[in-house]
Amino acid sequence: MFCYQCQEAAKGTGCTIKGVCGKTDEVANIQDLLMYVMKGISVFSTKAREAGVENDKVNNFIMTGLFMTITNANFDKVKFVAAVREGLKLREEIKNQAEAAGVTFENLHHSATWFADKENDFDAKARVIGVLSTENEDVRSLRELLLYGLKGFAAYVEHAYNLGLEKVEMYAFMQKALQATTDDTLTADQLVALVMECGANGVTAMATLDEANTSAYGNPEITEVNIGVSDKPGILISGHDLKDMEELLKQTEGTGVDVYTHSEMLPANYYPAFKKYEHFVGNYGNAWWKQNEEFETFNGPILFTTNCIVPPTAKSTYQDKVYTTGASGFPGFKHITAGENGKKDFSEIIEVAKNCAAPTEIENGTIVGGFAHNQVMQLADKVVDAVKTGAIRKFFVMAGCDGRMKGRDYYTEFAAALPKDTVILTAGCAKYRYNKLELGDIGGIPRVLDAGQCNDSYSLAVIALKLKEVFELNDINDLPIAYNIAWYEQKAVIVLLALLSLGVKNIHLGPTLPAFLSPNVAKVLIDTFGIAGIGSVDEDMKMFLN
Ligand code: FSO
Ligand code: SF4
Repeated sequence: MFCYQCQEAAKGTGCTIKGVCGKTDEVANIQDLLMYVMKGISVFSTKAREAGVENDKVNNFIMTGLFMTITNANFDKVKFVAAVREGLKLREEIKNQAEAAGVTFENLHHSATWFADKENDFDAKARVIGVLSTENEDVRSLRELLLYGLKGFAAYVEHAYNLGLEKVEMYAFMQKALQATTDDTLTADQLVALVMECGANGVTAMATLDEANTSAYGNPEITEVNIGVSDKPGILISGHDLKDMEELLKQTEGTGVDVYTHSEMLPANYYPAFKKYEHFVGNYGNAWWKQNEEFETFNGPILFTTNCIVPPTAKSTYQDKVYTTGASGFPGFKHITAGENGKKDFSEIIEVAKNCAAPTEIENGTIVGGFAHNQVMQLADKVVDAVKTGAIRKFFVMAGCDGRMKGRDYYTEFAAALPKDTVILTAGCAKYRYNKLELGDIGGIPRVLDAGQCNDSYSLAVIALKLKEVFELNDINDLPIAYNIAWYEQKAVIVLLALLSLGVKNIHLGPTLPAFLSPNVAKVLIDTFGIAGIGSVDEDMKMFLN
């Protein structure tokens, strides 16, 4: 195996024996093979599309396939083997459709012609088509940067799709980009242009998901979220999918089983449509990487709707009660798929919950969130006044991911050290590094404004664009906003590319810069966009405030 797609890549270069995330060599390889098969499909589907052929199965397969390979989303080899087989069938189907529409193919890339049916052959092939099979390190870096952005993009597209909102252009871009990574004639400049196009598509995906979420569940509003527990058994729901959240709340109503959010599902508490459920108690625990501990004390079953799964340890006792759905999976966890009517049946989880003890309290009190763009716009006058009078000196966008790396203490220390006339704008699970600190407020405006999930970084961009308009500035970079973003996996990559495509400059990225950026590609990002890493809290604070 060779994988360097996330921030935890071993030794800052890549995982080669086993993933730091827990991904085995076998799973890493079969994920590479699935990527390869999807490239092959895209070779045909992009041409087919030019001839007017749109294949929904292909679109759906590629969206979910990309999502399944995101860091710590799916560890189940069986699912990947099945996906490779299905992909090969679909490749044949779309090829035939394209040819029937008059398209002819010559000099096909090997991903479009390779075929095998036996698992052993899959393993053998996977070993020669991985990331390192692209020899030039800059081309490899750009291709992988594009593919990782694409994975995060696909995740957001899928959440919107689950709520009935889709745009064919977004599928077309996924396939065009996959196909492009098989094209040896593309120059570095052309690959950079595709990376930027990926960022622009990321903005569209996040905007589409925002529209899907808010039209289904209303606009997030200021909310005090309970972080304590009730005396009833509960189900803990993790991940990012709000459609699953809705279904679980509906199906648990009146059963005597309570519902709690975990990690990135916390922002579900901010939506009016979910608040009306009395058995929706609040949020339990912290960011994803603390789950081995916190799932033990939760006592009840857990439902993963997406990443981030941490493999249970030898001492864990909760694994029989963990369920996955959607693109997520783990060997030994039960997986729930939608029935023919499109509905997911969570009754088994509810029955399991009924026989569990209520969660053990690990914290109490409340945290405040719900500052997505609509809510912030309602406070716009107050915010603008605070900036004009100098009550707010600067905003710090500290969105992104949390993770287990020790160096991430930086973000807690940085937040705590920020002067009292600054406000943190956050989204994603990065917030858990400081959302329980007593940072106070500025004239009633809390000093940590949580917009929601990582995809709600879109809200932060909308807010920035609005402020630019109000202050009549020509450049978004003239606003008193600094960007100190934490990343972990590929959704953060699409968020970063989206911000770059909106023209945001001087983003600081930590706790380490991506291993997949070759020195030359890193230089392009540094020279063109002012991307930088992080230093010490003291030095960075001085630099940001000057
Ligand atoms: Fe965190 Fe995990 Fe949402 Fe990521 S839960 S790390 S950026 O998946 O997607 O923010
Ligand atoms: Fe390593 Fe991250 Fe890849 Fe997992 S996803 S194998 S931790 S680089």
